[in-house]
Amino acid sequence: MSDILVKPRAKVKPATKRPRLHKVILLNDDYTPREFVVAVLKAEFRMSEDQAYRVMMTAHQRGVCVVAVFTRDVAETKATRATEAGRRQGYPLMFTTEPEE
Ligand code: TYC
Repeated sequence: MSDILVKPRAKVKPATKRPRLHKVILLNDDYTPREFVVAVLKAEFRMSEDQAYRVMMTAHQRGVCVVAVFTRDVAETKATRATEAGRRQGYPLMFTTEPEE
């Protein structure tokens, strides 16, 4: 018998990392009607009237409000769709995204 020692190659599968989540951020502006912002938040982010109103008022008073967090693709798609909903009505309503720390 040939005693060949084969050095075992360590193959440790790295733990799968969870993808970084991205925030969808609502920006205030001076022109979009409050009720329209609430309607977009309800339609695109499935918020209740109360939740949508609170998010809208936070952006109105502080300038920005985090709407929700999603994986990058979902965050970008929702931000784009919500921004376009405003554009179609001639409003400067704006949603952006940014990665969570
Ligand atoms: N500031 C707007 C107004 O007074 C309402 C508004 C709120 C617009 C939040 C955008 O993200 C926003 N009509």
